[in-house]
Amino acid sequence: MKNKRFKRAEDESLNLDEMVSGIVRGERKWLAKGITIIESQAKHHQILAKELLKKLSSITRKTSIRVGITGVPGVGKSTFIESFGSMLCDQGLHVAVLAIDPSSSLSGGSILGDKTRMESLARNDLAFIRPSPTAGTLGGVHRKTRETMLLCEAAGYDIVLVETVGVGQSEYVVREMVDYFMLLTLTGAGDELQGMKKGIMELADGLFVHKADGDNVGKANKTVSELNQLLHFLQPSTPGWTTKAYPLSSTTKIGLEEVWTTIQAFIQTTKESGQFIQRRTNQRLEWLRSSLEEEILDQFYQKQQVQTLLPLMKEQVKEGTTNVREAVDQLLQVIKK
Ligand SMILES: Nc1nc2c(ncn2[C@@H]2O[C@H](COP(=O)(O)OP(=O)(O)O)[C@@H](O)[C@H]2O)c(=O)[nH]1
Ligand SMILES: [Mg+2]
Repeated sequence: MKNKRFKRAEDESLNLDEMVSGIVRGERKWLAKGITIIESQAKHHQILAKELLKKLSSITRKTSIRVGITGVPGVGKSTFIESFGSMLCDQGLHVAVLAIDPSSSLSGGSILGDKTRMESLARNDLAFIRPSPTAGTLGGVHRKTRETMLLCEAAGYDIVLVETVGVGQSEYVVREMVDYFMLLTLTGAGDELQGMKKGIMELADGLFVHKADGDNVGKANKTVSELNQLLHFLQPSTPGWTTKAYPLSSTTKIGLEEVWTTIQAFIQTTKESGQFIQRRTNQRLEWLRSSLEEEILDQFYQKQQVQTLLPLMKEQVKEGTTNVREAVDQLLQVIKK
């Protein structure tokens, strides 16, 4: 097939096949360019992104391990990723770090400051760090992160770490795209633990009481056993796997090695039970559903007739001269035609 040339003048020097082979060779420069195209809102980039993904999906690659990390701001997610990622790189593993930060759509990329928290990992040849996409809705960020993950896997990364801030819907979004989902939390009195959102605890495959160092060790261990008691009453996130709590410090590295052994045990257990494949299949189907919905809505709202009719209908519904059902019918006439 003939190479599809980039349309814009500044992109003239690039072509898709060059990019595909660059990514497959694991060159970070090409990986970064590919992700930029996936994140771009420009129409000609979106067309290119689809072709890029199509080409890459036909290339067989090993299965990476996808790990999601959540917790409130300040709990130490970025510091953990720096220590944990560096430890994995020391073992010769390739580590990709992605971020979903719902607040960054507003602030323009708060995770950027985190890159300084991951200074040594950022310099490591075996690591790749990508700040969160800043433009678009959470749904759009979701799609971009998923596609970015595929690119990282094509580039040969063994482990993809996805960091998300524990606000809004982002935990659910990340749970939907990873194999192992971990919640970082801090020490606290029993009361505070009860207040911890049960829903979030039920999403996690592991709870890690972070900053278990210095004067905090005793309190952290107490919190760990309180959490373990609480977990008895909750539904595990992954059938056949018992979610447990562990103490962890990213500064003293206590418990860091255990995070990795736990994740490996999780992967082995779920692969043996078939849960691993089943979850990934379900995730792909869910992705199909959400992508389809997103695309349909997009196409609908982009229609010229919808754009002229919608404000009119809004006005009439506001004034009560048209009821909602009538307005919906009239708008849907546009696509029925
Ligand atoms: N004592 C201690 N402090 C930590 C640890 N991990 C992170 N911190 C500190 O917690 C603060 C927030 O860390 P950061 O990684 O930015 O948190 P994030 O917002 O969850 O990404 C920083 O001041 C870190 O130095 C840890 O294991 N022990
Ligand atoms: Mg952070």
